[in-house]
Amino acid sequence: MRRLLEFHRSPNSVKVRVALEYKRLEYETEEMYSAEREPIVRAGGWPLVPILIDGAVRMRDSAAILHYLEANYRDAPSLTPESRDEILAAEVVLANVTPDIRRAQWSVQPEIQKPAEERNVERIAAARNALVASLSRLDARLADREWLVGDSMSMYDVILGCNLIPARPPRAFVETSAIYRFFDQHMRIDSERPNVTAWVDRVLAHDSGAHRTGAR
Ligand SMILES: N[C@@H](CCC(=O)N[C@@H](CS)C(=O)NCC(=O)O)C(=O)O
Repeated sequence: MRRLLEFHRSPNSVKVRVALEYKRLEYETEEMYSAEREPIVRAGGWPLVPILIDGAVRMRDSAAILHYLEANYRDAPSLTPESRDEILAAEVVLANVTPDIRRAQWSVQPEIQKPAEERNVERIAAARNALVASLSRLDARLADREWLVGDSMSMYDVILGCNLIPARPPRAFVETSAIYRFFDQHMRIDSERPNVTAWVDRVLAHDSGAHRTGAR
């Protein structure tokens, strides 16, 4: 059986679960421990998850795993846009929006570890406001379409939608993780970007595991 080594609540692991489920490929998950790198390095040759073990093949890096699944399971539902123009358009959206998401996350990262009363609330609010502002073009793009390009979900929806999990964390993640409680409280986006949030939810609906809490 195909095996996904993961941190259940990591957005990169969610990307792979969404892709596997969309393609209706069976798999089992194995939760890894961040304090115990050795088994991760042994399986994937680097200290990060997700890692997909598919027969004799061991793949690491979520985007590479998505490409691997696309290339090797051609009869399964496709996550590749239909035309070169659509691929280019989706790549441009991904390249434009991803740095803004990273910037917002990095900016609040030092605040997450602090006791609530010591947090820099202005800094957190500024990061969230900047993220909301940077999502305005994406929101406009999604006003009259369900997916970034074409008529069905592509790997670009999966990657970008999952990168926005901190702004739209699934309930089960929030209930079991202090980090996601922080994101839920300070970074959650709802009505200000309704088309983006509905689209992230559409992507995450493909992760049956989002309702599970994860092992730790
Ligand atoms: N580019 C890699 C990044 C993988 C990555 O950063 N994984 C994180 C979890 S999302 C990780 O294993 N971090 C180590 C840790 O949190 O201890 C991918 O997309 O899979």
